[in-house]
Amino acid sequence: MKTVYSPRHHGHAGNVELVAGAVVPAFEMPSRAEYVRARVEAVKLGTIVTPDEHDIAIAKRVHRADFIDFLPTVYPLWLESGRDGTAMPYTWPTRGLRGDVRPAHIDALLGFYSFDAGANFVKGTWDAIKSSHDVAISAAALVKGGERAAFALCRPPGHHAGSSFMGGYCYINNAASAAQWFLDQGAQRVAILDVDYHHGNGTQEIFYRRNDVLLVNLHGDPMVEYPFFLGHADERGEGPGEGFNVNFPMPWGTDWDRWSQALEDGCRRVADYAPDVLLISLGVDTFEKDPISKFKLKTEDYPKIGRRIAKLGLPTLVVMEGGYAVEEIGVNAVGVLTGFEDA
Ligand code: OKP
Ligand code: ZN
Repeated sequence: MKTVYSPRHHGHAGNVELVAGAVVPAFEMPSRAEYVRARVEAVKLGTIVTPDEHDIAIAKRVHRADFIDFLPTVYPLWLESGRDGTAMPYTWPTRGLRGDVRPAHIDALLGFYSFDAGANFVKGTWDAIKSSHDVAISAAALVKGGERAAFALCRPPGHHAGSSFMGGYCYINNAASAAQWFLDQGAQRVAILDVDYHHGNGTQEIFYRRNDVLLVNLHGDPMVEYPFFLGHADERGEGPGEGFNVNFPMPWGTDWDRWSQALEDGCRRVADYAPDVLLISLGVDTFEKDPISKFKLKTEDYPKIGRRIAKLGLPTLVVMEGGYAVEEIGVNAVGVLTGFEDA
């Protein structure tokens, strides 16, 4: 299978985040994508290609236009306000405040367009966001063009980004935008299977009232795990989308035995839906040694994930999301892809 990769992700570097009350180097770092790319080369998965430029209007089919237009202005506004370093929000229009009035100051705008302090900006962040979206749409075009599967080596990731908010290292929802692109190109039904450790709250919010995208999410129970405020089993979709959202929250300590049962149930839901195309939001932060996660999957489990997904027999776009055990991220992520190809 071909991999789409852009070196422009490197601009999103030197970022920081808040962990347990302290500012620390962000876990979501450039070397993640480099370890994955190196592993793609080492196992000779297939050609690595550079993305084409795609109109950002594509992303506006799943995001509000004002939100997308805000993203390239963040760092210039940050500099204009006299700061440098990392642009980060610190206040949000939660219950009891006006979330309907777009403010003017950059500090307020950052909170207005985010749900946490985890999607921060340095100088090259916008260019990396744009390149990550280009990677996703270019890989989607390979699948549309007849490839059985393609790998979008996206960085930054996307599944926490919703129609008008960023958060959790995510800005544009690459998988959601690619799913919409397939629909706009004539697909009738698209399924997204999100196997990242964290619930894909952004993807869920985007498609919650729709029946042309089935979303299946396997993740840490939001009662105790980030993103906390979405991802429960009773969230099944709304209105026309009723029954088209499926959540499998699982407890800390979940191992392959338990996780693979949810994968099996999720794959059955996908098969029943009979989509024209399948997208995988691929996070490998389910790994036992992941520094920010609490599942217990082992390196040997990742090829099994790929084999099960391949058995669905669908045109498949794999979109990179999380995974923070940096030295093992390549072996684990590419393990899914080689398992897929061996099936
Ligand atoms: C992104 B993806 C405080 C902890 C918050 C955010 C995790 C985002 C994960 N810094 N952690 O789903 O892998
Ligand atoms: Zn994650």
